Amino acid sequence: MNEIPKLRTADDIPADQKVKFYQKGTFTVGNRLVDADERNVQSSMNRSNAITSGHRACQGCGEALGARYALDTAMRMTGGDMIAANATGCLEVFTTPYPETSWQMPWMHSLFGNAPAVASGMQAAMKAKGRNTRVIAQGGDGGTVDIGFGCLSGMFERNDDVLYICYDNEAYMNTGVQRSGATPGGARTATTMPAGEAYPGNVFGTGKNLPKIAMAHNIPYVATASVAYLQDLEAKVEKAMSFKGARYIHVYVPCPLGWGCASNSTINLARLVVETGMFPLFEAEHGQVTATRPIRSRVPIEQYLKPQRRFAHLFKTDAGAEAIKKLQAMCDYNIAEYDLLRPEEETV
Ligand SMILES: Cc1ncc(C[n+]2csc(CCOP(=O)(O)OP(=O)(O)O)c2C)c(N)n1
Ligand code: SF4
Repeated sequence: MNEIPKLRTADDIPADQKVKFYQKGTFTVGNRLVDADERNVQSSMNRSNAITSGHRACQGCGEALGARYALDTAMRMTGGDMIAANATGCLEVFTTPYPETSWQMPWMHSLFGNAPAVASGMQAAMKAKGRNTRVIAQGGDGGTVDIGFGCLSGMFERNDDVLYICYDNEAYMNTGVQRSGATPGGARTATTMPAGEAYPGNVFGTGKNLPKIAMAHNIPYVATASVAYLQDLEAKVEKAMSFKGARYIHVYVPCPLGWGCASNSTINLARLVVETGMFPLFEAEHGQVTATRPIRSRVPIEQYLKPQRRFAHLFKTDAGAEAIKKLQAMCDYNIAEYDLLRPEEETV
């Protein structure tokens, strides 16, 4: 019988060969190369697996990745004593083609617009039964910032003991890439088709900043996260699960199909959106920002826009060039507002 080769560990790496941060995210490659205290949940042989393989997400789907990391962390925090409500959308559709399911935890499909209300009801039921089962609700940006917005605000305002996670791919992907309240200015969607100089994609000045709206409810915990920084996402879910009351995490999840980008560009785009300042990563408790993630190496917005076909028209007209300037101004605004350029602080 062939001898099983020994796995490389951190001690086997030559001193001059630095392990890069993007190598730490997977069990298959990176985690065994870093020290035990730097590894994430996915590297544990004993990890839970909230969403198992065989689901039907597109290759490179950021939503599948984000949901798996978020819910695996929540499962670890609760010892599996949890239940999730899931709004209609890609995550619901690709994980549960009847009669199959990828979920390895109690999970319930709600309507498109009422996941927060269903989750509040679950939590009330658990309380009535004297159980400590924790409740999570999740949905896409359409389900969250548009149709589910009223239910979500009610859940916040009552301070129901629910963690709501929004997976933001910036449009209604499940039904064919229609615009949502979270679609960025200038983006092409099925309902914001660009038309030359007259109309360079989605209009500016609309859209909703739901993390800020959540903060305005003074709920115990609000955070933003991106699938480029999976350990950060895990840490934020862990922190959220340590609070009681209403909590909200807004996760940025690239969608190769809806954005017209390569399926292997998901992590790169999820990193660039942060490094441009377009999507600031922060945490807030009771309405006050408590932590932000500084930008490691600032990049101009064009670098983020170019790999995505939904922005290709912006590079062809004067109106498009104006739109790019506006997007850059939004990044500059965020960088100043959250004080994101702090070169003295090292990030990984
Ligand atoms: C009341 C109602 N209107 C419309 C739909 C059709 N519908 C199902 S999912 C969806 C879009 C979901 O978009 P989003 O919440 O952004 O999630 P994604 O698919 O992008 O993950 C729509 C419009 C529905 N199910 N119910
Ligand atoms: S359309 Fe987008 S969000 Fe939906 S499964 Fe495909 S990549 Fe994921």
